[in-house]
Amino acid sequence: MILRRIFQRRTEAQPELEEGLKKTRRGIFADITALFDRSDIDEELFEDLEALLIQADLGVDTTMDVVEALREDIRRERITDPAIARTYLRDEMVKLLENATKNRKVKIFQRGVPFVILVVGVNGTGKTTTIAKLANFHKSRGRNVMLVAGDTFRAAAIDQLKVWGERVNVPVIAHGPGADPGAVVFDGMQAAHNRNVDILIVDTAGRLHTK
Ligand SMILES: Nc1nc2c(ncn2[C@@H]2O[C@H](COP(=O)(O)OP(=O)(O)OP(=O)(O)O)[C@@H](O)[C@H]2O)c(=O)[nH]1
Ligand SMILES: [Mg+2]
Repeated sequence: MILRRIFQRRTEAQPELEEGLKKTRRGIFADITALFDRSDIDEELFEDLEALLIQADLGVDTTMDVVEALREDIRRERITDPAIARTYLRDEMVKLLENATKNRKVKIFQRGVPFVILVVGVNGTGKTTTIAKLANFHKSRGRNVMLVAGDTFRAAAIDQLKVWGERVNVPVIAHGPGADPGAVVFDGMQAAHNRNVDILIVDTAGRLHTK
C-alpha cells in the first residue's frame, strides 16, 4: 500500500523525486532518529520507516528485509521502547553492510599495476568525499594513489577533487569542465601506468537512476 503510494508519486511528479533525494542529502540518519522519538512501537512506525528507507534509495528489497528483520527482533526480544528498537535497527543495518563486504577477497595491492576504483552513484551521496577517504586510507598503507576527475559535468567538481588531492597529498588527473570523461579516464590510466600507481580512483558525475 505504502509502496504504491510512493511509486505513484514518483512517476507522476519529478519534484517529488527531487524532494526524496534532498532527504538523502540532508542525512537519512537524522530522520530515522526522529522517527523513533515516540512513546510506542506501532504499525505507523514500521510504515514510516519503510517509506523513509525507500525514499533514501535503499532499494525496495533491502528495505523490506531490514524492516522485517527489525519486526522479528522486536517480537523475539519483546521490545517496547522505541529507543531500544532503534539500536536494533542500527545493528541490522550494520549486519547488512558486513554481509555485503564479506567474501570480497579482492587482491587490491599489486605493485605498479593500477587497481582501478570507479566510484559511481546518485547525486550528492558522498562519492567525492569517499574518494578522499579511500585515497587517504591507501596512501597511509604506503600505496601509490592517483585520482581522476571524471566528473566533468558539475561545475566545481574538478576543483573539489583537486582540493581533496592536495589535502591527502595525491596527484589528480583532470581536464577542463565539459571535457569527455572517457578521455580524462584514458589519460588517467596512462599516467597511472607511467608512474607505477597502485590505486587509481575515478570520480564520476552523479546520476539519478531514473535517467
Ligand atoms: N555527514 C556526512 N556527510 C557527508 C559524508 N560524505 C559526504 N558528505 C557530505 O555530503 C555532501 C555531498 O558530498 P560529495 O562527496 O560532494 O557527494 P558526491 O556524491 O560526490 O556529489 P556529486 O558529485 O554532486 O554527485 C557534502 O556536503 C559532503 O560534505 C558522510 O559520510 N557523512
Ligand atoms: Mg562528486
